[in-house]
Amino acid sequence: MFSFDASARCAVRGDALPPGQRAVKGWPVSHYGPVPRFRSDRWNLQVFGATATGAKHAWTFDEIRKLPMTAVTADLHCASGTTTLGHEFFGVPASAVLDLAPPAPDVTHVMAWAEYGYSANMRLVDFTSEQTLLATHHNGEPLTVEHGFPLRLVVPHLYGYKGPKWLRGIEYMTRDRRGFWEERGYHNLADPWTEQRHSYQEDE
Ligand SMILES: Nc1nc2c(c(=O)[nH]1)N[C@H]1C(S)=C(S)[C@@H](COP(=O)(O)O)O[C@H]1N2
Ligand SMILES: [Mo]
Repeated sequence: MFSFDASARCAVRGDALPPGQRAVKGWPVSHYGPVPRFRSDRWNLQVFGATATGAKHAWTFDEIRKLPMTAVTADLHCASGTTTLGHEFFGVPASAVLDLAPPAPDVTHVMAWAEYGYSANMRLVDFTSEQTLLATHHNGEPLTVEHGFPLRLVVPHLYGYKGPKWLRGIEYMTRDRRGFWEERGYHNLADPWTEQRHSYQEDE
């Protein structure tokens, strides 16, 4: 048996399409449920669960905006088969969250939480990948509300459902637990290069 590092492979391939994907123009909007309204006085990003100190961390959007930011170029692959190429996202690297709010040593997974209870689980290594970003901007403009304003997780090396729009929380976990689509038949890992779309494939 051997395995690839999906993110490294993606970077090497440039704008190549993962198997079974077709490129579409523009940037279609797709999500489950309504688009939440942003209320700056009520909004925060919380980091909770198995933190190193046991304490919960919370930042307002003004505090988030003052954190060091970086740009990431990414393709977005929806598990239903469409890909949009060449997005430039700008925001806080997920690894910075780990520095600001360290996890306990036995943390192996994170759950990313969005408004209305949408969630996506991933391995800690996926969250700390160099490409994973808490994005505030897209192609030089603030994210539109349909695409996740004010904050959206982007995990370029996994299918789109691993990237919650309207991100509100990061939960550190000491064991894996399935998120919203992962509980509804989608693959727990979601590597587009090996077409990990459906949960029934996990038994293969
Ligand atoms: N909060 C939330 N985030 C979400 C979703 C959702 O239903 N709710 N859908 C995901 C899926 S399946 C995809 S493919 C992308 C789509 O992002 P886009 O609308 O910006 O193209 O958002 C992801 N993030
Ligand atoms: Mo999707």
